[in-house]
Amino acid sequence: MDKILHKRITIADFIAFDDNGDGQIEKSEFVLHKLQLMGLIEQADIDRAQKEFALMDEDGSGMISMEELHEFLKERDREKARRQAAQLHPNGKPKYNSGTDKIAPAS
Ligand SMILES: [Ca+2]
Repeated sequence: MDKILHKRITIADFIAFDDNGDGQIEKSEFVLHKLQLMGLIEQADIDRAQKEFALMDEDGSGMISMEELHEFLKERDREKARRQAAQLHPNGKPKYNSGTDKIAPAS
């Protein structure tokens, strides 16, 4: 692992590291590929993280703003509430009609 960490970058590495193909290697691209070469992360891990990022990067700017994070968290809470409601009321209707159903008195 130490060998990989200290191995100098080659032209072939450069091409492989330049994920977005802009002819430059960003710090994040460099670090990601080094970690991958060291066997510390797999492509599937990167794909998962990128998917998560894309969900939050609403405007596709390549950056997540605090506003986007707030929106993402709000949407996640709404989705959670919808899932919980669907579990409680699978047919879209409340199981009990609170207006007519009575709570049985304790005996
Ligand atoms: Ca953004």
